[in-house]
Formats: sequence, structure tokens, C-alpha cells
Amino acid sequence: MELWFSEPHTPDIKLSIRVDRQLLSMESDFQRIDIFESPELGRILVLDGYVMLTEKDEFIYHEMIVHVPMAVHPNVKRVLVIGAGDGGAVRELTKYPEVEHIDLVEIDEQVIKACMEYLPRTACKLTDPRVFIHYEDGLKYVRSKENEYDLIIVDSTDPFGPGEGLFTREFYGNCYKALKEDGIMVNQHESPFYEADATACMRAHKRIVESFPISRVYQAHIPTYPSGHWLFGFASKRYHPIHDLDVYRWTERGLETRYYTPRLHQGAFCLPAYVEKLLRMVEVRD
Ligand code: AG3
Repeated sequence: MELWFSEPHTPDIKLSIRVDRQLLSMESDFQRIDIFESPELGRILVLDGYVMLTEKDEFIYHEMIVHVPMAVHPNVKRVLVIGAGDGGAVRELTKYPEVEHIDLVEIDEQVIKACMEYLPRTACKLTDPRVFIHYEDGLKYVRSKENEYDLIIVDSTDPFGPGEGLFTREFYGNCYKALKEDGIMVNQHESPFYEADATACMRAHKRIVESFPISRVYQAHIPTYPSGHWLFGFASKRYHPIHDLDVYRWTERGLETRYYTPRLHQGAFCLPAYVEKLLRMVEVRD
């Protein structure tokens, strides 16, 4: 007998992954949580039917959401990570000794529990003494913060369900306020390829452009997400993602990465013509 997990990427396209077994299936107060073991991709975390990560390709997403801003900002001490209960972003952040304090705000305690139990490779640094976990809605958490963080990483789900509030103008405005005067916000920015995702992507970009003086989009290839072509947003008060990239400083650290390199960093901001066009459509301020 063969067991398959499928995620619909559009009403007419789906990605199917053969699984050996299901390690967890539960309904939390916020969502359905499933964890599978698969021969090709290792363990897979699925929330409400959407793949959040697979052990095989999560390094791409987590390296790109963390090392891009870290190679630009000269001195990140305090970081706020929103979502990301799997711990992947935290694992990459803890590689930097100058990071003193990481607030991880995850709405669903059950996601953290599940990942600690079944995804030790991503959750391994959630117990680092610099990490403070808050089980709260990120939208609410950030409202009361002012001038506190050097970096905010928005590692959300798609813009429906519990993650919806993390794509609103109010949220981006509050992130701006929560950042110090040279702070950076990075967010997972959906895919430009299929229509529904592209619409979400444009909507998020418009709101971020309206909230931050510098706002650029970069890309990565993430095989298990819809279309495999994924975007990230880089929004900042002072630093430019390419002009302020310090290749020497980052290389000197000798961090080991499997996807990110400072060379790739620069290339990641060169977007295909159709993506530039999508983004430009919402960049004009009215
Ligand atoms: N964040 C979710 C990315 C969106 C995936 N979408 C999808 N499969 N339809 C990933 C969390 C990893 N820390």
C-alpha cells in the first residue's frame, strides 16, 4: 500500500509526496498540525494542509530569511521572530555571537511542542539561553513595542488562517515602530507564480512599500513550496540590502551555510522581468 500526502497549489495543480508514516496528527486551538516521515524529503511539517517545511529543503528558506539581513546590518543584538515555531530561523540566528536576545512569538504552543519532539534538526536551538518564547498573537505582541529591535523576522504561514494578521498594514506599521532607527524587517513574501499567490504577494508588497522607506524583494528556489519559486521582503529604515552588504565582514565570520553566500545575496535581488513588473504595479504611491 502506498501513502501519499498532497497539497493543492492551485485548484488544478497539486504536489504529492509519498510518505512512510504519519508521526503526528492533531487539532490545536488554532489549526491542524501534521508531521509525516517521507523517503525523499525526510520529515515534513504541515499546518492546515500546507507544507511549512521539509527536512530536505528547509535550509534554503531559513538561511535566506536570516543571513540576508544579518549580512547587511552591522550590529544585530535584539531580534524579534514572529511565527516560526519550528525553530529554523532561530537556529540560524544563534550562529551569530553578537545576537544577545531573541524574542520568538508563536501563537500556537502545540507547534513548538510538536517540532521539539519530531523535528529536532530545526528546533535544536529553541532552548538556547538567548531565546525567549512568547505564546501570543504576533499582531498583538508587536503593538506595544517601540524602538526595541534591530531585526524583525516575519516567518508566517500563508495569508489566511492564523497568519492573516501578519500581512496587514497595521502589522507592518507596528513593526516599523518596534524597530530601532536603523532596523530591518524581513518577511516571507509568498510566490509570484500562481495567480492567487501573486495577488497575496502584491498586496503584501504594497503595504510594506507604504510602511518603510526602503523595500526590496529577493528570491530563492524552494522546491516544496508552490511553484518552487519563493520571495522574501527586505524592508528597512536605513540600510540598503545591496549597497550596505558587507561581504568581507560576513565572510570573516566563517559561518557554514549550504545555500547562502554573499555572492548569491546580490543575485537574489535580481528578479525576473515579470516579477519586477508585478511589484512595480503596486510601488506607485497614490
Ligand atoms: N512559512 C510558510 C511558508 C508558506 C508555505 N506555503 C505553502 N506551502 N502553501 C514556513 C515556516 C518555516 N519556518
